[in-house]
Amino acid sequence: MYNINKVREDFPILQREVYGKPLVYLDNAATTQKPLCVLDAMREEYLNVNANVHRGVHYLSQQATDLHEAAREKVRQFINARKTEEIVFTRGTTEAINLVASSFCESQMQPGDEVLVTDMEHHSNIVSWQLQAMKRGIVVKHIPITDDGRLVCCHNTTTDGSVCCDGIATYLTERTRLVSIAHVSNVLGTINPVKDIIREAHAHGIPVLVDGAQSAPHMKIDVQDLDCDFFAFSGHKMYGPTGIGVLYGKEDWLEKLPPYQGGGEMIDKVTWERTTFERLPFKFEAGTPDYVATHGLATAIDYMERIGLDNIEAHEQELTCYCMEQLQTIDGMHIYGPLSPLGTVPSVKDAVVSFNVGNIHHLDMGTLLDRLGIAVRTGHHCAQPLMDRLGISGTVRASFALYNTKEEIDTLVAGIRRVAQMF
Ligand code: 7TS
Repeated sequence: MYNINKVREDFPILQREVYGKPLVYLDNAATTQKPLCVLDAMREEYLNVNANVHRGVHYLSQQATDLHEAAREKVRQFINARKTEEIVFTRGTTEAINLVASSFCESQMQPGDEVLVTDMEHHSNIVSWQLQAMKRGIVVKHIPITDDGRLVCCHNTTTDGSVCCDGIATYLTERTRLVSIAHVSNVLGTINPVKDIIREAHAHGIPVLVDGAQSAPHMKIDVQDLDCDFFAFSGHKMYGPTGIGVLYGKEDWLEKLPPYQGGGEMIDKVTWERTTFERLPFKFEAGTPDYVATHGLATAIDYMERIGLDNIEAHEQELTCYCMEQLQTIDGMHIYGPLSPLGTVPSVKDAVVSFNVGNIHHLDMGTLLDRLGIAVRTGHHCAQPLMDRLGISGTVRASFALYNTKEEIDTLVAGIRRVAQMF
């Protein structure tokens, strides 16, 4: 395990006070804070290297290009992709999913063909497909969830605690062309057994996109082991800068898909008669990339790897279990998502705890906790269909990162008790 006090020194913002109270930052599923090494690396690049990439013969441009392409290699290693050609830089998870939705539907789907998502998706994995439904007449279907926030087809827990997936076939039809599914729910923290789902979808010849926005920050990702066809994640949720994310795609699939946007960087040759496109991954990277952000992301990955992905996961699992235990001692507490078995291996819940207390509105709870220095998220968390399914308008959500402590959870729990007494 790592020295949490030392780690917290890497994030000066954690020393801030708000309303005269020490900041307790528990909104990490929205975005994480950035360590000094990431800020320093980006400042250093703007100070001493800055030049556009892939274009210039001059020294700075080559140096910037080297940093940018080294970042791609770092990402490749981080998720264990076969090749850097399979790593496409995007603005974030949202753009990565929109890219696949647009290019996959254009080239692989006919009106009436289906994409299968779930009831626990973030809007980015719903609306991207709905836009294609409007444009191209595809159909968006969704796998329901149980009352405790697991996919209905995957909620059987075996005696060794593992989750077996026995039912996704029920939702596949002869028109299903793609399954697109969150690895970890940003509201419920549910860890979906994506490896089993991918195996089963593949048995029916159907590719799978995994939305890894909430998993990549918390667990070791191995896209070859998962065997997913696409994997999307955002840099800013894993200690990197905003505005940068990644789409991993198997080379065969990326070769098959048409470009998403047109412009510089993505072409081979342009004439009025016929334009040809660059090789992978540049075909999908039109325009000047955020090359300083890619370097920042690579530095964030280095930082996480120095601490150790296993250590991060163990620490956050401990925080999640502790938070669940402590919250359940509060009268009127309702926690959404898997409640039990807590602490099973493999775990079914990760780093996100959503709740409501009695009839207290989530916005009131969040606003009053804020006055105590505690930053949580309230509302629908960009998952309105999930809120409808749960029959609520929103939740209070606490979400953890590698720098959070049990003491902060104690502060949260004391804060909730104090707020609850006011009602
Ligand atoms: N998918 C999931 C599961 C997410 O949690 C989010 C962001 C996204 C996609 C979109 O990521 P972006 O980086 O492109 O915006 N989730 C949240 C959240 O829970 N609170 O704020 C953003």
